[in-house]
Amino acid sequence: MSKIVILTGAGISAESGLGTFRDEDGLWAQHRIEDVATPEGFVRNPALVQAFYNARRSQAADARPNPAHQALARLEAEHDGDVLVITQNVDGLHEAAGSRNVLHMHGQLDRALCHVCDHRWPAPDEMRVEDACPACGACQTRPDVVWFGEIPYGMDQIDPALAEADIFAAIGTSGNVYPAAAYGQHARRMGAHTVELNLEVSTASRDFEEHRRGPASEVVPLWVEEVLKG
Ligand code: BV8
Repeated sequence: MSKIVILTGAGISAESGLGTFRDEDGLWAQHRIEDVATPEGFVRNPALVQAFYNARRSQAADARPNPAHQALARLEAEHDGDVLVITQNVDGLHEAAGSRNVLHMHGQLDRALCHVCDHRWPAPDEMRVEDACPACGACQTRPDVVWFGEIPYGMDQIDPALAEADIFAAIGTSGNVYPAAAYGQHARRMGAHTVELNLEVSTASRDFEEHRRGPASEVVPLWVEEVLKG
């Protein structure tokens, strides 16, 4: 029973209307990473960071899963082995499509975190600087997402999953951010068959044996169909 591990990035949600980071009109073209995706930026200007994530939370709430998310949910339901989706995305579109075994290594927009006591709770639609932590009362609440310089979630699950994977697929990720950017190379070294499904060549393309070029909503369902046909 083959184990399949899938890493997804912003590209899988692009056709659901959510911005990617590094496409020419992407999020990093509109905001400086240092200002909105680092703990230092949050301490310097929490209102700017909350506004950045409130806007994305609102867009994510209006977004719907596309055929790529739906195909991965079908793969999990119909494949006779384990299927794990490790996502760098903070939207909830994998779960909305029906995937259950999802690991949000960079956190989730719909969860809040207290920067003082580490308490976590479901995020309100709009997070404000004056909001108090429901546990300790401190007014340093933030979105429960992993910023640059912070340790991604689930590392203790990810490494064994990569080591045991028979197939490792990366979908819609540019291969710019570590440690996720090294997963293809690592999985291949551990013996997995590696496939990259992406709109264009990525920084990590050379790590993959197989490439499927095209929009995720087209190439992912075709790939899932082939995997299920075995
Ligand atoms: C850590 C927050 C230590 C939530 C994000 C120097 C060298 C190497 C590493 C470092 C270094 N200096 C610093 C580092 C570490 C740093 C890092 O990698 N920096 C980079 C910039 C060099 N990493 C960290 O700090 C990480 N933490 O290293 O801790 C540690 C690690 C392990 C164990 C112990 C200690 C934390 C990184 C997390 C940062 N948070 N997000 C949010 O705001 O969303 S990063 C953010 O960008 C995403 O979460 C995602 O991970 C990342 C990459 O984005 P992608 O998803 O790939 O999206 P992108 O736009 O880049 O690409 C989209 C792709 O889709 C493109 O290829 C495009 O062609 C394709 N596409 C577009 N449309 C479609 C499509 N494909 C298919 N169909 C379409 N329709």
